[in-house]
Amino acid sequence: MSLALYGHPFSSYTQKVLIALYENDTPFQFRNLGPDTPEHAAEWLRHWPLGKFPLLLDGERAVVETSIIIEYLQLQHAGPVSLLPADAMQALDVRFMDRFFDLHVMSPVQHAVAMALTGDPGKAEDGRAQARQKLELAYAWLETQLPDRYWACGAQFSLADCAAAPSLFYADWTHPISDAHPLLRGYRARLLARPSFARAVDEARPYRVLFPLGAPDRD
Ligand SMILES: N[C@@H](CCC(=O)N[C@@H](CS)C(=O)NCC(=O)O)C(=O)O
Repeated sequence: MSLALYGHPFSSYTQKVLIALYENDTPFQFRNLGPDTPEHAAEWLRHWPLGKFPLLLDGERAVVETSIIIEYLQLQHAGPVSLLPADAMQALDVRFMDRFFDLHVMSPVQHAVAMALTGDPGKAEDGRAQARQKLELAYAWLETQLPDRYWACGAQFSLADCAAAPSLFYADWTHPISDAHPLLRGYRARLLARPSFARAVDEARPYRVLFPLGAPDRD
């Protein structure tokens, strides 16, 4: 069965799935949800009227929610890189860290971005202030988890790192990770150097102008 991914190169959650696909060199067709291809948006919404992307289509089967998509890929299109440990307790740790990055890092960023997109300066400033407060808590907690860990859950690159890479990428643009969190800064740098994520970042480069909080001139 052929795989198709509906998403946008600049979208953090699309990148999360792209990392998993690139890690295993999984063949798929990318269907960009951009203005030049309205038919992709129509197909995506027909399968998922709730309007969140990305969406993976495997033949007739549509799969949504990035953590589920990545687990689905592991079950149905496994490659040499396993993104979830076989051991159930280790897999639980990976799922927890995946949830942490989505809920406590990416969600505050999405809120700040959504508030900036309202065009109301007061809402934009509130959104960013809330994001700063939540991200600072998340950064401080992550710093306590990272001693002795090369990746989010140890020596193996996993689903949690697929979630961490785009969320820390955009979080640092929203509220920079300070020198008070050297392990987290080092982890973000390792993620940026991972070829699967470096490729996703490069593919998204032309869209940086879309970042409503202003993309910094780095990364
Ligand atoms: N929990 C969802 C989150 C997906 C999500 O928020 N995607 C963003 C793009 S990065 C989106 O659909 N934004 C459009 C909207 O919220 O209207 C997942 O993991 O797939």
